[in-house]
Amino acid sequence: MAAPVQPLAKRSALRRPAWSALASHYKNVSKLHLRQLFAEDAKRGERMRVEAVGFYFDYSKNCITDETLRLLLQLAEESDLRARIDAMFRGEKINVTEKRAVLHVALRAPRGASILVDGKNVVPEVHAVLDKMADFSEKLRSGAWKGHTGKSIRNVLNIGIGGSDLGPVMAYEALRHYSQRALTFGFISNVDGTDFAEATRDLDPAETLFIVSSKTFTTLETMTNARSARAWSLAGLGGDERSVAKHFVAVSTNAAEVTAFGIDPANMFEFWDWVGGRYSMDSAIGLSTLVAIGPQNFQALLDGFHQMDEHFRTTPFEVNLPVLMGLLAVWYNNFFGAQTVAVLPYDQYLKRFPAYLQQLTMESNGKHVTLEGKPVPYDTGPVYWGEPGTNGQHSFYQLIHQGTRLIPCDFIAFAKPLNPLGRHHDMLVANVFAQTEALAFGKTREQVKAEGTPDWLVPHRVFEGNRPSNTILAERLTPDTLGKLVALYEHSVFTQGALWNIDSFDQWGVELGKVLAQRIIPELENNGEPVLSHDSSTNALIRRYRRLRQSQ
Ligand code: G6Q
Repeated sequence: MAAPVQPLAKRSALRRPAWSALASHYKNVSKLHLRQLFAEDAKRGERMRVEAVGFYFDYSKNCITDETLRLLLQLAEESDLRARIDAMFRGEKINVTEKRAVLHVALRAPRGASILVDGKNVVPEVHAVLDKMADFSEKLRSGAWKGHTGKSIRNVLNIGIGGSDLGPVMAYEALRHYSQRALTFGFISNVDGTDFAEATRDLDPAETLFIVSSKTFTTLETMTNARSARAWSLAGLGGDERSVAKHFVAVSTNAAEVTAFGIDPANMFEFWDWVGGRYSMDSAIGLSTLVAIGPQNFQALLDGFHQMDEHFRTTPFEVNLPVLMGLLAVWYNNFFGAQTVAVLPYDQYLKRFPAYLQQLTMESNGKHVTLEGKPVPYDTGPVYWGEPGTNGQHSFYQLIHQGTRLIPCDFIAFAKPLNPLGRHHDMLVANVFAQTEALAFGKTREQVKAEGTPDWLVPHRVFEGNRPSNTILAERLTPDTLGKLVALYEHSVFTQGALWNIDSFDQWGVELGKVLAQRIIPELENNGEPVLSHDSSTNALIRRYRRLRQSQ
């Protein structure tokens, strides 16, 4: 397949020797086919794989040679990746635009470890909060925590958005197999009242507890939903303000706002400004996860994260899973001009994993300037997307197989099912292997003709192949495996950001829309005829909305 060629200016912009070497090397590789690469090296599939921390990572079906890897590894060295990793683990303020340390790795550091922020070891605080979360979860799970009327809690609703929602939702779905089924969990994020109405419609306020999860405790959507929850809860509990303490807890860094809301500070679970929202699912933001799966399973999740952290921190780059994944992502993004990456988990429990990854990857690496604030003269973060297999096979895989775009894919599979059912699991996993094989090797014109296909139909039935994929195979989806999987992508994102020399930990791009919405809300709610001073399109939309809203 002819890959789109990037303008030379874009390619040569990073003045690192490996970058220019990769640009010329690409010209050779783009003429190769995976059929040929496999034919020439009978052991390629066994050579180009890494087994580490319980993962079998097969990267042999990528459009690469040994020389590509050598150059990508050289690029990592030239980009000071090693020094950047060390700086993160040392607690340096590598989020330069917000002047913050980036220490999600401290959230899963074992008791007794030492990680310093401004000279202070933060690990004891992390474990103090984890202990408090475990105590709380035991009370809820055992039924000892009583609501205002003396009934035990049966429903736990997390209110949060972005990093305070996507991780909890994903983890709850991913680990549902391990969850306490006597409790019902729900997640309210959207400011659309439908989200709140549908999440609460069948619930009894006397048996419902809300976890208000917000780092800042000022986020419009979360605070609007939290106030509606407070009103709903009070209305169902006779209006007694004292009930709030029994039906609301908070996860936040902002004790003052939590108290002002009426939540007992004793029921606030803390985290810190060195935890970015999209990196916070293993902080107190994971309270709903911990309540669902219990403290032991949550600890296993943290241990999984930590194992991948240590692998990332200490393993040579050529056998370092997140580094290899990150380098391959840069290879396709910047040299093949691939614009997206598909993440295809073959496990129904991982149905929200692609959505979670969208924030992790795109909010982190969707940046247009370097750390120094100069425009990046090359493409940064690709679009991540995906759906669980095999469903995607019956929809968008057509484009991946026969469309005109190059879409590198990550296939994720597990050897042992959590719900063994007849032949289902072998069928599921057979599809993973079949898809990666079909993508890589395709089906030639000769093969299609030999099947007796009429000439006019042959072109339609040809699969060019040479479409790259990674396969990540693990034994079973457990809390520990999920921790490793999330950390794998976190550190792959870090690797990519380091190579692009961008700040992967800020998110200024979400600000402008928030500010403009604050200005428009009163214009929509105004009882008179507000003076509008937007552009003509926005003015007309506001006027039309106001008219439609009033019409019968
Ligand atoms: C993530 C972002 C963002 C954030 C939400 C919610 O990295 O910072 O998604 O998590 O805007 O913020 P609060 O937790 O402060 O409500």
